[in-house]
Amino acid sequence: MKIYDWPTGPYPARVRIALAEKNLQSRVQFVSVDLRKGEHKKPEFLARNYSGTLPVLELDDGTFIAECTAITEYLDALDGAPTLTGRSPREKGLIHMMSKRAELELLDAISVYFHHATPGLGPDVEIYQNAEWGFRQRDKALKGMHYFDGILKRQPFVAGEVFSMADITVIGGLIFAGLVKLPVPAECEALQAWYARMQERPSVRNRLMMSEPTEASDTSRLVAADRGPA
Ligand code: GTS
Repeated sequence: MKIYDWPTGPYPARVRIALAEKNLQSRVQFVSVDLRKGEHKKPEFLARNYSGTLPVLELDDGTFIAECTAITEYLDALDGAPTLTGRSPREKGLIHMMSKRAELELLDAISVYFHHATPGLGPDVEIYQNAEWGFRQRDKALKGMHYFDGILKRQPFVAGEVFSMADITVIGGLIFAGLVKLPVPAECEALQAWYARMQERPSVRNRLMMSEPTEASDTSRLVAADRGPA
């Protein structure tokens, strides 16, 4: 399998974490796509993913699977023993709901803020920006942090009693929050404590070391991790 990604990206991080949780990292080859050069908007890449986003999984038979949720569901089902996307119908439903909510209320909102109210990926890639919309989404993300704080006051993980894809999606949101310097509010103590616990997981801690540089990659991005958009 191949994974097209951008080593420090918050969405690619979601799939890297899922790969490590499932111990599948040795089965994939990483191909780095340079977002700042707009490689993800070129026809060659759009043929792999119509939406022009990373990550994308390419199966050995040439099938492309985009969208972090879909990729995670695929990886989790590979060994017939799902650990990230739920076993029972109830677990599956709750995990999917909370992961979607983490996208809507946190991760995607921060992404819109980044692309619209900051220089984003630079003028060659950000051809339309609407700063007001971006700032609204930043405020939505801050509200989302309070929401997840409330959830984590009541339960150890985002979707209940076990670590799941929903935790990974919130982690992606907080990685992006770090990149755009949007700190978790001090009063969100449960969210902060949960995030500190999450960062102790090897899958989260070692996600940048997962890929060896490929022909198209640049090792300086690995070093710049979490300091700001690479
Ligand atoms: N819904 C998609 C998913 O879940 O996979 C969103 C993916 C996404 O936005 N990926 C970012 C991207 O391609 C990658 S990163 O910002 O996390 O590195 N952004 C580029 C762009 O132009 O939107």
